[in-house]
This record gives sequence, structure tokens and C-alpha cells, in this order.
Amino acid sequence: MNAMNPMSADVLRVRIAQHLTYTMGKDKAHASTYDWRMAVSYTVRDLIVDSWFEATRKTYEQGGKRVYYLSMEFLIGRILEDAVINLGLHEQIEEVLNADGVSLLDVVENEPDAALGNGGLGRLAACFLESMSTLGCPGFGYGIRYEHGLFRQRFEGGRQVEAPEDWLNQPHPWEFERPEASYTIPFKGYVETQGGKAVWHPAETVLARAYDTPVVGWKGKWSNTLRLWGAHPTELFDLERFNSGDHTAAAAPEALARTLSRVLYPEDTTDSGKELRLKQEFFLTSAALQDILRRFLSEYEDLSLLPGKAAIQMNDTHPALAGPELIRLLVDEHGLDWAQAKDIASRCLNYTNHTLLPEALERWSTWLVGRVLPRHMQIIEQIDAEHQAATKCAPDLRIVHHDQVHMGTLAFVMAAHVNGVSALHSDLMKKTVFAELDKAYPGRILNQTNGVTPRRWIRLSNPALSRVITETIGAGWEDNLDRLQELNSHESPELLANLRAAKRANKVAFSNWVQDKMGIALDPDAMFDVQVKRIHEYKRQLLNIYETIARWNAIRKNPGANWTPRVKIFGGKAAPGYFTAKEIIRLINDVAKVVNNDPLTSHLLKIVYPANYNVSMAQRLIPAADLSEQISTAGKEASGTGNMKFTMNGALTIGTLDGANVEIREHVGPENFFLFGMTADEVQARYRTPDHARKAIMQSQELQDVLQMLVEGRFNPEEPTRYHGLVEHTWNHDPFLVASDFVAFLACQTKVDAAFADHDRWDKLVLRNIAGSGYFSSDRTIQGYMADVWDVKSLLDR
Ligand code: 26Q
Repeated sequence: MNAMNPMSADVLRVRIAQHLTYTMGKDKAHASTYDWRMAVSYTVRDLIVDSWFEATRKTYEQGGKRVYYLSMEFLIGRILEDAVINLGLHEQIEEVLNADGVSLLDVVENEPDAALGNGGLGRLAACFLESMSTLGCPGFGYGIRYEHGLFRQRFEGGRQVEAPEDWLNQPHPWEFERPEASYTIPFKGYVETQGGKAVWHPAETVLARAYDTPVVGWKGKWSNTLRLWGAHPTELFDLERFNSGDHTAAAAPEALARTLSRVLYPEDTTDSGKELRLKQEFFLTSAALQDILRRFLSEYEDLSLLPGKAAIQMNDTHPALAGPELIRLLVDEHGLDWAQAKDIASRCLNYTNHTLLPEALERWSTWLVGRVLPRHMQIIEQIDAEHQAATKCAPDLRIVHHDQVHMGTLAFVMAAHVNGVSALHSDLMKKTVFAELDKAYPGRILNQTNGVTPRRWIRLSNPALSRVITETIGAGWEDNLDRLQELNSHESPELLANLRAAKRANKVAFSNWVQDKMGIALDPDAMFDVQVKRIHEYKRQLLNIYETIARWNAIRKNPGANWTPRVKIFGGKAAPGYFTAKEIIRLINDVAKVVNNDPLTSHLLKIVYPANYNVSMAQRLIPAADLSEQISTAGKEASGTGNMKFTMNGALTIGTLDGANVEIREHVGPENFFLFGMTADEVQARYRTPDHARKAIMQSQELQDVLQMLVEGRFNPEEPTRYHGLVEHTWNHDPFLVASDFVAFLACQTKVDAAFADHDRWDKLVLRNIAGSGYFSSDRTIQGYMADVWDVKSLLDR
């Protein structure tokens, strides 16, 4: 199936009915929403398979280079609607289902999210795969088929409670199990030297089995593969034990193996050094590299040609064992000499960095690495010795330092290209954490500013806006997002009214959902002010809730003033072990309970925090947002990608000069962006000011009042001391400068109020933002990687 061969509703009707009958074993009279969802999914999958085969055939024929994207996370979300939209089948399938009294929306929402990621990094990988397919860039995503994705969040008494996620409890119709694509992954044991050659005798082995999901691009012209590895035992039973009658203990190898792909680790900087996590990272890396080498050797013999055929991208340091593992496979298994193997590996590999926070840089103890991967520890030592000899670097710039393996340094040293994810971030990489490495390996660091796929993040999630865009500038913007600029030249009262109407419809839909799920009534004419992202101190949800409390105080002091009504919407999960983040969640919920029940203010200020923010919730919420909160301490957010989704969907940003905010502001025009706060340089200077927090608090009566209310337990009379720790933290530590940016934030929010109250002005701001957002398509990002990092050509004639 492709754009040249459209599917009629009649054909689809027959195929869906066949899957309902013969795959699901149901007749229409007894089919549930689940049965319909499976029947539609299999029907759509069948259509993708044709383009998938064609893409594979073309890739082999051309013999060009392929991209291998190694990532511990792929935050895909729901698959069916995305596939339907990309194949252009939405209307036909809706027609078919409606004829049987079934709603496509219900069917689509029956699908669980594939939540195989924590947040930005995992969602970026998912957008990249879709863009690579849209662009005809031949590639594979390699990841882990976690049985349990990111935990589900609910609130009890305002506190986050985690429950396991179980998307694989039901059959997953999008994957193809490939028992023939299986690799043995070794662990532990010892290394022996035989005639100058290292021989690793692993003590444990696990089988990695491939599960393939096709990823279809826009208009179904191309499909790439997401290959996820599931762990299986190499032997089902310990036969000796089984035969001696100990049947329970005999099953131990099976249990051990399966734990490897059991659960996604929540991003957690406080909880490192977990052996199972290291094993997961090696499991992914080794399986992927064995697969890459097998595919290469099925077509070629001379391994020195590998760098011309394979570009391997490491998504952060999580797959950084790819360097040592590729060297090991080439030397130990394929008989190459060390120098050649290392040269090949370092010409294939590239590394994307996603954080500069020192506490978030991955490090593993040499003791753990040596025990779990004894051969790799030797190889790492050798790479490090050569790195030291070549650069004469200081001890703290070595890969192994203070008995720890620094994965960032390892990835950097072994990569042909290293990139940051926004202009500011890449710049700061060169100036701070990687300054010395940048000097030692000049030119290695480059920038590839993130992007997001407009198919999912506009076309699918915001049909109302999509219609306005198409009616205004014509079809074809979805894979040529720079065309959104044309909206500016169509500025008219009618266009502005249409944009406003689309936004209002989305706000009404979201309000209905909130009413249904939470029993809270929202006013769709109020400003929807949204901060959704993982809960992290550097992202400063605390600044936002402090401002909310200050706003409540101000309204109560003067309820008759001309206030702009607001709904403050929060969403996001905290890592289970991140104490302060969990305190912030509880505070937001406590404040919400009090503020929402204040009859004096409840028509002017509401706070909602729907639990379990995920990709599907983002798809409902972002199109309904008026204001996007991107308020991290400058220099801390590598890029952000939510910020881009909001801009495309006609929300204005209140933000700091951090990550990609800087570029968003440039593209939409500085006058169309609500900027506040210190710059990254000012932040550094501020840290050097003694007592910075105390001094800042003394400058703001509003902030003093907020902190005083928390000290008095105003939002939690049942336990008034609950937030004393948080308040003390703000007064005496304030590591992310909430206090120092507070006054500027408040002043900027006042400007936002005034702008929102002026409908004509706001509508124009919205238009400028949408029109300026084209740069943030992940198609542009992938084209950048193809040209500057991978040296790969598109195989589509566009
Ligand atoms: C590490 C070790 C053990 C367990 C988990 C982890 C772990 C997992 C996920 C560490 C970090 C992450 C995720 C990081 C992340 O999402 N970073 C974000 O990446 C986005 C895409 O580039 C950027 O836009 C964000 O700025 C950045 O915070």
C-alpha cells in the first residue's frame, strides 16, 4: 500500500471483517471494542507490510549505508491511529466502522500506550524513527522489549503512588516475533589468555530474541523497523537438577533470563549502580551489534568496509558499551587485530549527549563492570590507555578515574561525531563538561537541534488546527513544515477567528475529559496554562506552584480587579526514589485542593493535575494549551521537545533562555515570546553570590508570603509541618534559583495576562508562533543527522 494505491472503504470493510472472523474468532454481534481494535490493527498492519518489504528490498539493492539507532528507550505511545493517519485511511476506516455502529475514536483509545521510555529522550527516538521513514532514510531502531514500561502514576492523598504498567498483558498486534534472529549474550565468568589471544569464558548467558515492529512514514511511502530485544533463557531447564528431581530449582535459568527485559528503569539520578541496569545496557548493545555484523557479513566479507555501510548512533551513554563490544566482536570473534578493530568501531559510532547535569552523567564502578563484563573491562582499560597516550590528558579526564568508568568519556572517545541537542546545549558542551575533550578531539562536537514529528503532534493530535492550516495554505505541509510560514501572508480576521475556534474546540474537549476523569469543571474561556514534563528540580515546577499561590493571594486581596481567569495544569511523574520531586507533587495537589474550593476565587483560578501523564495525555492536552511553561534554570535543560509541540499547536511560551527555547524564540520572533529570567551566564554568576536565595527572598514580599503560608501549613492543616523541609531548602539552598528568578517570573506572568485579555493581540501571537514552528519538525533534524553525522542518502525520490 502506498499513496499511489489508495484503499477503498469497500476493500477495508472486507479485510476488517475477515480479521474479525478469522483472526479474532468473533462475529460482529459479539465483537467488543477490543476485538474491533485488533481486527482494524491487523488490517492496517497488512497494508504496511507491503511498503515495508519494498523498503527492505530497495535498501539491499542499493547497497548503501544504513542507520542503526541504539536506544534504551522508545516512547512510542499508541500505534494504530498514527499508522492510519500516515496511510491516509482515517476517513475510510471511520466510514467502515460507523456502518457497524462502532466509533474509530473508541477503537483507537482501546490501545494501551507503548510507554517504553521515561520522557524526552525516549520520545525523541520515536519521532526520529517516524521521520527516518518519512524521509526514506534506511534505518533500524534497536531497543528492549520491556514487559513493563514506565510505571503508572496515581495520587493517594496527593502523594504519587506507583503501580506496574502492563501493556503486554494482551496480545500486541504490531510486532512480529523473529525466533530465527536470536543471539547469545554472555555475562560474568573469567578471561583467559591463550597464545596472546583473550578467551572469555562467560558464566551466564541469555538469549536475545528479535521482535520487529514496522514504522510507517507519511503517506506510506517507506517503512523502517523498530527491532526490540526480548530476553529468553539459553536453556529452559537445568537438566542435571531436573533429572535429580529438583524441578523448581531446575527452572532457575529461565527466571533469571526473563528478568533482563522485565522492566524499564525509571530515570533516577539518585539510584545508580544497579547491576541489572548494566546488564540491560549490555544486552541491548551486544544484541544490536551482533545483528548488525550478521547483516553486514551476509552481504560483504571485508569488515574494513563496515564504516561505509553502518552508522551507529548511541542515544546518550546508555549504549556506550557499543565501543568496547564492537571491538570485542571484531577482535575475539572475527580475528581482526586491535588497531584495525578500534579504527572501524570509532568510524561507525556516534554519540548524542542529552544532559550536562554532572550528577546525571553515567558512571559505573570498575568493580561492577569487571565482574559482569570482565573482557570489556580489559578493552576499556586499553582504550583509556591509548586515549591518555594520545591526549596526555589529566587523570580526571580519563575514562577510568577514581575506580569508576565514565561512560560519557568512553562514548566521546569512541565516537566519530558527538552532538548536543540544541544550539545552546552544544555550545555549553564545548565550554563546560566536554571542554577538554573538545580541545583534544577538535571538530568532533556538533549540534543537531531536536525536533518532533508533525504527523503525530499536529495532524493526529490536533485535527481542528490541521484543517485550518490545510484550508489556508493547501495540502502538503505535513512533510514540509517550513510551509507553515505561508500562514503569515494569509493573515486575516477570518484566519485568526478560525485559529481561535480550533483552539476553543480543543479546550472544550479537554474540559469535558477533565470533568469526566476528575469531576472538576473548567471554563474553556480561561487561559489554559500548562506545565507537563517529568518532575525535576531543574525544571522548576516549584517556581510555577509558588507563582500560583502568589496569584491566589493577589486575587483574594482584590477579587474585584480585572483578573484574567486561568487554569493551571500540571502533569508529570517523579522518579520513585526522588524525594524532593515527590514533595513538589504533593504540594501541587495540596494547593489545588484548597484553591479549587475557594468560592471567592474559583472562577478565576483553578489547578488541575491529572495523574499518569503519558503520550496519549499529551496528545489531548497540548492542543488545548494557551500558555506553555518552559521555565527551567538557564543552562540546565538540554533542549526540551514539549516546548516545540506547544509552539506548533498555537500555545505561547513563557520561558527562560534555555535549551531549544532560545531557537524557538528566534524562529517565532522575540516579540512573540514571553521571556524572563537569568541567562546561563547570569546563573553561573548567581551561584557565586553568597546567600543568593535569602537575598532574593528578601526582595519579594509575595515570595515571603508564599513561604510563610507553607510554614504555617495553610494547605495542609492536618499536618502543618509537611513542607518545612521544602521551605528550608528554598531559603538556604535553592540549587535551581527559584527565588532568584521569582520576581521576573511574576512580572512576566502579568504581561501574559494582559496579552491574553486582548483577543486580537493574542490571536496574532498565536499565528506567529504556529507559522514560525516549522523548523522544529524532526524531519529537519534527521536531515541534519543524515548530512553531518551519518553520511546517508534518502532512498525515496521525493
Ligand atoms: C540512567 C541510568 C539508570 C536509569 C535510568 C537512566 C536514565 C534514563 C532516562 C537517564 C536519563 C534518561 C532520560 C533523559 C532525558 O529524557 N533527557 C532529555 O532528553 C531530551 C531529548 O534530547 C531533551 O529535550 C531534554 O532536555 C533532556 O532532559
